[in-house]
Amino acid sequence: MASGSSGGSERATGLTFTEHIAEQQHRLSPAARGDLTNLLLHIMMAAKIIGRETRKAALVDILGLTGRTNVQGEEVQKLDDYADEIMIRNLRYTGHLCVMASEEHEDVIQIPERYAIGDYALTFDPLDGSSNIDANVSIGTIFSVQRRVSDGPSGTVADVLQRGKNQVCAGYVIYGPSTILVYTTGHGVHGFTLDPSVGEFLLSHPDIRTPEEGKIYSVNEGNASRWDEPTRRLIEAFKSEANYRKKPYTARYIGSLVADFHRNLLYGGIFLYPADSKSPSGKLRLLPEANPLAFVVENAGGLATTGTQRILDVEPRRLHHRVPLIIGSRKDVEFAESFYQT
Ligand code: FDP
Repeated sequence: MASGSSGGSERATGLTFTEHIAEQQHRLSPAARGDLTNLLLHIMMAAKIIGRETRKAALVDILGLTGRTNVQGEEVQKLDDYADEIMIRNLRYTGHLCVMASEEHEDVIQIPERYAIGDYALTFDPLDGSSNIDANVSIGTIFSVQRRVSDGPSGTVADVLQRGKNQVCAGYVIYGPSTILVYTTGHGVHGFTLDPSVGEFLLSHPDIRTPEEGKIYSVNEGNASRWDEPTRRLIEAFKSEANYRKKPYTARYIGSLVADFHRNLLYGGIFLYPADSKSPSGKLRLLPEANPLAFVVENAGGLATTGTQRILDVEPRRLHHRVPLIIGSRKDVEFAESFYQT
């Protein structure tokens, strides 16, 4: 790790994810019943299973397309389906959720009547970056937890259609050279690496602070002809000396949001998926993608904006609401925002 503040000697403390969240609960909310803690353990379990399947996917011939499209009009990979199913099956019976929403489903997912209803709503992208699966590039699961706001016997869409600033917990799991889980409940951002020999996530990145400024810009420049003028000028500024650092940035773009985000979180930098003439509202989804990563980055000292509005303040209008996303180191994001103010 180059420059994030949780490197070197602080790494590999040996504390397991289970111990860590139990200790956090004891320290921060001693009177809590442990529902959120328990929910996180179930998410961790689902992530372990998804991680295992992504690793053996090529071997068991489950790579490739299902041949149909999802509600976003994109091709669905078999592994997307599998990850979606694992998340639902491992979380619906916990008694902690009132409703779920997945990037792969048009409507919310109700908790079956035979299971208890809980105080939280979960939104997730089961397998982000899935167009990279066949090339063995890092992909991930992103999740966001909101407190229930609806009354009645079951949860409703209102429970997930909340502003990002109301999130009680958010994070992601990357399935890469190692499997890494990063989460925040608003009290620091913590990263854990799966030790496959014991099957436990061990605290490897305690209290991640993202550098105030970075050297990296991450954007799909193949879309440049569709960008508006502020975006074109901004990216030119990153590529030249016409930025506040007076030095050109380095380009890094994997095309797997979770992996691009995680790298920039640790090294410092900025990720952009701006609106363009093909996607006038941006491509990325507010609820399962932008909000959880914005909650993580803000808790690590960074920022996330649409260009003109803080991501966590955007009022979701529908489940698959899309937004332009500019996210990363504080000074880089502030510099980017200045291009959209006029
Ligand atoms: P993917 O379509 O492969 O699932 O939100 C989806 C996403 O990937 C992000 O992970 C990624 O950052 C982005 O789309 C890549 O989009 P482009 O291919 O248009 O750059």
